[in-house]
Amino acid sequence: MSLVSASGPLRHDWSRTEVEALFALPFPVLLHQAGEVHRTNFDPAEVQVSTLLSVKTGGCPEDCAYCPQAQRYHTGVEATKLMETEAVVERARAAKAAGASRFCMGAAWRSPKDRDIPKVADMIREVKALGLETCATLGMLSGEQATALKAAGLDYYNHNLDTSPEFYGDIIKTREYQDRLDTLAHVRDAGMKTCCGGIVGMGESRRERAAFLQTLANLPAHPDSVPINRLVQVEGTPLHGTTELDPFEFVRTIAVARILMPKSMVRLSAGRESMSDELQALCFMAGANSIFYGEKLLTTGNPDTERDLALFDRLGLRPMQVVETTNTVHADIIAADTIEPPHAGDAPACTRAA
Ligand code: SAM
Ligand code: DTB
Ligand code: SF4
Repeated sequence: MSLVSASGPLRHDWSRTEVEALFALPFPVLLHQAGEVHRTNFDPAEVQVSTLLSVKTGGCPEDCAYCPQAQRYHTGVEATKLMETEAVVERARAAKAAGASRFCMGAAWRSPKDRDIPKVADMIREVKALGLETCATLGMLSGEQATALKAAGLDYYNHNLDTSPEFYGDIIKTREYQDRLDTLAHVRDAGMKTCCGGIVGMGESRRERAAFLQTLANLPAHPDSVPINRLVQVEGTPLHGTTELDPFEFVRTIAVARILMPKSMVRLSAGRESMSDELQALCFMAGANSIFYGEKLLTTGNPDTERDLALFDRLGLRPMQVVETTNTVHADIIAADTIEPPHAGDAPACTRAA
């Protein structure tokens, strides 16, 4: 019997063997199956578009071996204070004008201090008032902090598992896997949507990549968004110089994520700047339906908007439209048949229907 059901109920009981068996399928078979799941649950021509802003950069006390913002590594990233709301709103307005529908604010914190919350809540309120979906990634949250952010209008909270439970200790020692699961529970309990994924290409084995996706899919609720980052190797971090992951293995990871979490947005995340257009196209065929859009991620580069718009144009893709509901797992995203495909050079870039 095939492991893949394009329209069956969401599963939370994937076994390691099953997930490894998906990874081991012949590449065209895996892509075909993932494509079927993608087409059953989404319009494959639509891509959700998020823009990131680092609202508090660098100086982080954690030891995440991939991260240019960890204070202990010498990466040339300058530490800054938390941005003023006005400056954040200006960037959010520009992101909206360029075609983003979600704005994600990132802070290089282990966890926010209680005194930071009112200021971040202010940013969230103002960004939300622009008609954007809001997302934040601020590190570990207590239940009370999650509730306060939700009350301010936060739609999504990004907190990644990053990798498998087994490989995790090779990458991060300053906090436990369980701490991450606890934060995700606080986010869900507060009624926010979860954005949770991780990084591949950190030297993990295929078995560990399978375990990472298995853990994500077996969470009490599938994350609404699943960012799959390809490691951006930054000089000064311990992972600089890691052997690059085979690009086809990256595509397989996207395809397996799509099959395990059929109704989630699978985001082709960090690492796109160094990917060819052809590799990105394969990722969209494998079921990726979300990107980070805009010239910068948090501290590293991303493709410029002209390149992305040209790619959308060449592939016949268009940005997803968003409507307000309280449901989770993509129920808020509807078909956007009124949206014109973006053309490189047009402004505003990815015009959303009103
Ligand atoms: N400090 C908060 C935290 O760790 O939860 C929020 C920001 S942190 C930069 C968000 C995520 O960015 C990390 O969990 C990791 O998955 C991703 N990330 C950081 N550096 C990266 C890199 N060099 N390559 C790919 N992804 C990276
Ligand atoms: C996620 O999974 N990827 C984004 C977002 N969530 C916050 C961050 C990528 C960061 C890449 C390295 C940098 O730009 O500092
Ligand atoms: Fe700090 Fe987040 Fe970077 Fe880890 S990933 S060092 S917690 S900013």
